[in-house]
Amino acid sequence: MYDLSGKRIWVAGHRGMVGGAVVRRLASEHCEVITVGREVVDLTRQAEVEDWMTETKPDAIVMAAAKVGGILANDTHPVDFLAENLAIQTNIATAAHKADVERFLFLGSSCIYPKLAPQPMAEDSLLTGPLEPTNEWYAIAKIAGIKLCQAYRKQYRRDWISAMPTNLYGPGDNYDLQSSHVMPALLRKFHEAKESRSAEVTVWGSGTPLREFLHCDDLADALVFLLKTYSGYDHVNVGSGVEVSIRELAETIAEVVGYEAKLTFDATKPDGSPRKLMDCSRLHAIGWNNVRSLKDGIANAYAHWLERKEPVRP
Ligand code: GFB
Repeated sequence: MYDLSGKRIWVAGHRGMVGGAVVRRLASEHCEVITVGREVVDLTRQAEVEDWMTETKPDAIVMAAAKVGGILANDTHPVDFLAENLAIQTNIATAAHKADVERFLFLGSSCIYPKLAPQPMAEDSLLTGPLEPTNEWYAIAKIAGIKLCQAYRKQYRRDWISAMPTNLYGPGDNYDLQSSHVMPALLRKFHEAKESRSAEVTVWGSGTPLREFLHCDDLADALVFLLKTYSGYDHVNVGSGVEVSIRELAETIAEVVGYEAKLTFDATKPDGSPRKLMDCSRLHAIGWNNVRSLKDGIANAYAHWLERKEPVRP
């Protein structure tokens, strides 16, 4: 057990959806949450990260800082997704080692697994086959992050761990239609169709790919649980077990928004992975299994967006 009481915990990436959820979740622990904005520390600059970390000396880090985006952003900005993520995570890990940080929780993504990995995808599927081409750049950076944590465990006996979340959504998501993931994109498209009484909503790809979705607040709960209880070399999948086709997702979003529209499928946009369902037996065996229903989660995300609790980011 790692007791969080009195610990100083840096949530890197607190302005993002996941970092924001972790900050909210940590508010109910007896710890001090530390955050820092990019106007103070540019995480892509090694010296800035090191200076700040040496001065701040957190006890633990939840590493939610990353360049993230949906299928089109990943596919069209490979340098950004590979180079920025490699830089940010390496700078933070290197500085954390120098500052003697006790616990470091690195976050990856379900896209680290091979495109055609057996489903549901278990942790030992890692590096058993070729990656999905639309996001291999991001995936390679995330795989490097897992390996870096393992390397620090092996060489320096650091108690650092990694968690691999499935596709996420919730308050603080990116609603920009070019760079977002499918959930915020379709919520926005249905909402705007309702407002303009448009008869059609465009869905990218064929609508047949299967995706598993997890609300960011459920992820944050699992992450705090892992930070307190898990110490191991292997990464841990964090999923919901709730899997739907993109067409089914669009239909559920239509119900939540309260607007029926004809779905038009845009075949010029990529489908990406045919299926990405996580095997979460390891997480369940450690003792966490606490996921809300997809419809409740979508309703919560939509309510937050309607309140404009988050801006539409470019
Ligand atoms: O969420 P998404 O962008 O990412 O797309 P991935 C999931 C599926 O939804 C794809 C379809 O088959 C898209 O073609 N889709 C339908 C849409 N309509 C839309 C739309 O309006 N916008 C978007 N964005 N998609 C990402 C990876 O893959 O998932 C990242 O690129 C990361 O590396 C992330 O792993 C979790 O699930 O395909």
